[in-house]
Amino acid sequence: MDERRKLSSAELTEAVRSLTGWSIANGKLHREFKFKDFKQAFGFMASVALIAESLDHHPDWANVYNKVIVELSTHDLGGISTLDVEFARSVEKLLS
Ligand code: H2B
Repeated sequence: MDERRKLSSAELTEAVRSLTGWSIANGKLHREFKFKDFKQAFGFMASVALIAESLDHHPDWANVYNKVIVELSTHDLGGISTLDVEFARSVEKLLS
């Protein structure tokens, strides 16, 4: 997927349906991940950071001990794009 365009609401609905655990919150693709402890959570973040660099696409995220909150949107386009879905799929793959 190399085009980067905003998703229509129908496409968004379909994308959320096809992903595991993701929802739309405040106009962003949202998911919370919970790990055993901080070390696991931070290791996950380090792996996701590499995905972010390889896609040149960066999450808005937060970490609270064993929890990582990820919010994806495409700042340049002002909404959720094809690239956010690709990013979410890469994160799913990482966890599988
Ligand atoms: N990340 C996200 N989430 N949205 C963007 O629009 C974006 C990005 N743009 N990472 C990229 C970097 C852009 O600023 C650089 C210059 O390619």
